[in-house]
Amino acid sequence: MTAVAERTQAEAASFELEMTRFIRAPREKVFDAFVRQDALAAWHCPRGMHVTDASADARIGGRYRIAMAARDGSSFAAGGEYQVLDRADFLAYTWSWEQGPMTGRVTLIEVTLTAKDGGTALHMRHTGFPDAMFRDGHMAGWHSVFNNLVDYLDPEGSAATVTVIGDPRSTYCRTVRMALAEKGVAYTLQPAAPSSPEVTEINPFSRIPVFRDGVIEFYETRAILGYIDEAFDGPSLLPTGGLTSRARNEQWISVINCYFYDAVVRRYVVQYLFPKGANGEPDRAVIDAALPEIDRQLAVFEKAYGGQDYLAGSAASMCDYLLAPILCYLERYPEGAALMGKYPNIRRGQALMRARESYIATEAIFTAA
Ligand SMILES: N[C@@H](CCC(=O)N[C@@H](CS)C(=O)NCC(=O)O)C(=O)O
Repeated sequence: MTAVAERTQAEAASFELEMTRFIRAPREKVFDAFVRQDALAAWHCPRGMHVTDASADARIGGRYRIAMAARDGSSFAAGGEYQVLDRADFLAYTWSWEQGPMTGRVTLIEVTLTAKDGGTALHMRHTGFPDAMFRDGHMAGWHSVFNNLVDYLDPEGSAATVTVIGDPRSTYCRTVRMALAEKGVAYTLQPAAPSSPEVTEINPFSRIPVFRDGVIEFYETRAILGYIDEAFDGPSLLPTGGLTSRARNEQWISVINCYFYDAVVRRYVVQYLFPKGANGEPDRAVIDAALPEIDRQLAVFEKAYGGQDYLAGSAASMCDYLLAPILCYLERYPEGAALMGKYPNIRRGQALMRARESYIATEAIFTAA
């Protein structure tokens, strides 16, 4: 064998991944989650998928199998053989996919559990990948699967993995929080200002919110909403009316991001929240300059609603969750309230949003600032 061939073989053997995850549960419970079929059925798939069938014969040489399905109907299954079962310190089992490019390849998973800080440090080693691409793909998958494991075992459920980082007064943060509330997802709110180290560490553009699901991080509200929608059960955040409604939703999201937020929040509301005029008063000239543009844009939304209750389709969707917190601010200040008075369709839409549990649940902190 040439030196290059020898090196290539050695490297191939080294395509493995290791990760450590802290779980607030005793080691026995974590161990059992890997060997009981009811437990496997509850957690063992990435976010956005479901386990459709799980079996586990937890004896040395016994087999397990996990079948998973995505919302689009695609399905995958993996299985293998338990090789070491040392409750609650260590287990090892083989892992093979039944579909896809790694079909038939036997890889090995070793899980070491160590008591730590009243919970368990789970260390996983997964060896036998043919190349770095497969290893990295599995790494991302395992992060997502272990988010489900934490949801399953941690007393706080998904609030142990899902974190919204930002200022609760921010309209964009409220949109994300409304989306999580609509989906019924428990989360942790970590207060942080734009440009603070917690924010810039994740978002190089310094804006809030930023979002974390375990080690999976996102910024930009539309991306966060898309993740939440696909990762979690609960009502869809997208309109149900087919392609036209979905595209309409994207249109309004873009309009709000590019024009409406700027006109209402940046050019008007901040004058009241952070007055920069003489004697600490809002700057009249800035407000007066913003009002005609806000009015012009409100007229666009008024026409868009027409006789409909929501902006895209027959139920609330992402664009409504973006718009409602901005209108909430607009109607708090005198000129904004007067402008809203001109537009009955917008008021009707906003009244419906105001009545939603997700709006009410995110309001207390929002208005207390
Ligand atoms: N495009 C971003 C916009 C987020 C945004 O502008 N957030 C505001 C708070 S509501 C912010 O961080 N402002 C601070 C700044 O502009 O420096 C998104 O969709 O998430």
